[in-house]
Amino acid sequence: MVKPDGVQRGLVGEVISRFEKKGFKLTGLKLFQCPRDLAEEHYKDLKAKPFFPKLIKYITSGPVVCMAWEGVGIVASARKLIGATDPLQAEPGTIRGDLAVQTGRNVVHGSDSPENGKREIGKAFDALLRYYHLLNLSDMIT
Ligand code: FUP
Repeated sequence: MVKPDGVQRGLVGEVISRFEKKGFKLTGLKLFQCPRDLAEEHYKDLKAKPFFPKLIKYITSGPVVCMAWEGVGIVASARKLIGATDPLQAEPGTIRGDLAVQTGRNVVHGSDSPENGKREIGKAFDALLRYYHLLNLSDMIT
């Protein structure tokens, strides 16, 4: 997902391009304003953190671009392409390492496991997930 700062800064194409160049296949794309309840559900594991209210305010502050990507080793590879949570710790060559300086404005979110990827795609693309199940292709999104 390209977060509000990434969309506002015109980095959607840059993010998509990096994943495409790596060899992954874009199978879903959706621009939308994340509702508060979905944002709170998405980040529920961070609810106790002091930065949680700011995180929710930020993620609901403007449109985000949700994407579904397919390919061999996509989840682990995406984590590498994205880089460390804190952009100042992220390696040059990664999205966050090249394009951001603040943890609270780190351009992108990537699912941290195939299970969470499926769950998050399910939340963002309800219809898309039904399509995958219909075709029995759900393994392709891991
Ligand atoms: P990541 O998986 O790299 O997106 O990182 P986390 O799931 O740990 O954190 C999710 C988001 O919480 C980060 F992208 C930004 C925000 N965050 C902060 O604002 N401050 C922190 O100290 C840690 C995370």
